[in-house]
Amino acid sequence: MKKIGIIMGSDSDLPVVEKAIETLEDLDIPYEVHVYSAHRTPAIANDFSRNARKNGFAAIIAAAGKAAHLAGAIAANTTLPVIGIPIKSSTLDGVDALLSTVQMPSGIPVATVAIDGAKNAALLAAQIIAVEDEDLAEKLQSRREDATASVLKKNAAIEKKYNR
Ligand code: RP5
Repeated sequence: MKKIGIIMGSDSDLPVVEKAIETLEDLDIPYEVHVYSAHRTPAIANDFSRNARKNGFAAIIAAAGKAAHLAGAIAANTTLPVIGIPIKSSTLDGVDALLSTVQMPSGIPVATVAIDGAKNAALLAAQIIAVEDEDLAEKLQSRREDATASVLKKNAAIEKKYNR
């Protein structure tokens, strides 16, 4: 199976990014994690993204806060799918990062999840791999069914308590 690259702009993003790592672990998807910044280590971030396809990656998750140009900078150097996680690390509560990540100019797409939406970033990366991996597609379907069962259980408890 191809790997998922997880890049964060700073180690201060790790508490959020860990949810993506845990999700990939749960699904047995191989990954690499790096701290590469578009502005502090631009050459290294460029090098990683330029070589990501030949190095066996299927998609790249890029997490960054503030004026978060990391996902876009990575996407500029690869035709692999890039998933951006805007991180809430600023006085603007992550809205700055959301807009910097989601508002990519036409031609260089970044699939942007919610502010701090690391779990969805990992699930979207998994769904990209699952296009050609039936076993993984079944695992993802099974997680959806578990989520449905869990909501129905909570609903039953609430209905029992309030509906007479
Ligand atoms: C961004 O600036 C990082 O992604 C992080 O969210 C934010 C703050 O970085 P630190 O000052 O904590 O290293 O580049």
